[in-house]
Amino acid sequence: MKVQANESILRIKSPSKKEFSEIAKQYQPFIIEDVANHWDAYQRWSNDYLIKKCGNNLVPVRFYKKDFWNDYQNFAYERSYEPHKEIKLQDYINNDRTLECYLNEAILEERFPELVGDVVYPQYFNRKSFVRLWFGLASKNFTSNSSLHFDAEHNLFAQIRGRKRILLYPPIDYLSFYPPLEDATGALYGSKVNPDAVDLELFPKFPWQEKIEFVLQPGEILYLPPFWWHHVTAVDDNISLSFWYGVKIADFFWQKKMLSVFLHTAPHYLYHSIFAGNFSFWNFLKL
Ligand SMILES: O=C(O)CCC(=O)C(=O)O
Repeated sequence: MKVQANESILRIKSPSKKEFSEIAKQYQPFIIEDVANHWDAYQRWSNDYLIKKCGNNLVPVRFYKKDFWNDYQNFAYERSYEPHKEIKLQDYINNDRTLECYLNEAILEERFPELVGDVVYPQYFNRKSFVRLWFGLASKNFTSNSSLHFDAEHNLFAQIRGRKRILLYPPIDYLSFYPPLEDATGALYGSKVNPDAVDLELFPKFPWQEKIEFVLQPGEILYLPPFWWHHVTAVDDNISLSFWYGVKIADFFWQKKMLSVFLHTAPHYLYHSIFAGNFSFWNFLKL
C-alpha cells in the first residue's frame, strides 16, 4: 500500500479550549499534537498489557466477507460485512492473521472498564463524549479498513498506538459521494466509491480533487467536524479512540458553514428514509 503523508492539514500543539474553539469554528479538520502522547494509554497499551488487564473481556469484531475488497460497488452496504461476533480480546490479539476482521467501535467504558483510567478525556467540548475503541490489524495480506462515510458528530480521534492512513473529503454535495439510496438496508452515511481506486465512469461527480490525505501518527488527535467524509486504513496494527460529541443547535452559530451542509444533506436523508424504506434518518437526527 502506498503511504503518503500530505501536509495540507493544519497541526496545532496542545491548544487551550479557547484556541481549539477559535480554530474549529472554521469547520475544517486539524491535528492536535502533544496531548494524547501524555496519556498513560500511549505509554502502556502493548499487547501484553492489554491481555493482562482485559484479555478475557468479550469484544465486538467485524468480519469482512470474502469478496469485500473486490466489490467496492457494495462498499456502502451493511451486507458487505458479516454481523459483529463477540470474541475474547486475547483471541483477537493472538489470531494467526488468516482472519480478515476488525475490532471496531467497542464502547470503551463497557468493554474495557479496566482501561478507562489510562485515558484523559479531552475537555474541548462542554458535553459528554461517547468513546469507542478501534483495534485494527495490518499484515501483508490484509489491512483493516473503514470505508468512506461520514458521521453526524464532532469527532476527536486519538491515535494511541500504530498508524492509520486517513483520507478526508469536505461535505460539499451529498449526492456526489454516491450513497446507496436505492437500498433500504444501505448506510445512507456511506459512499459506494472506493477512494483508493475511483471509477470515474461509474462515479463521475465524485470530488476526488478535494482529497486530504495523511498518516495519523501515534500520540496525535484528529479533530474531524460533523459530516466530513472519511476513509480509514490501518498502516500498522494500531489502536485508536474516537470521542464523539453530539451536535447542539448552538454549534450551527459557532461553525456557521455546517448549517448549509446540514440543510443540504438532511432533506436527502429524510426523502430516502421514507421512500426507500430506509430508516437511518433517526440515527442522523441524533444531534
Ligand atoms: O478508525 C476507523 O477505522 C474509523 C473511525 C471512524 O470512522 C470514526 O471514528 O468515526
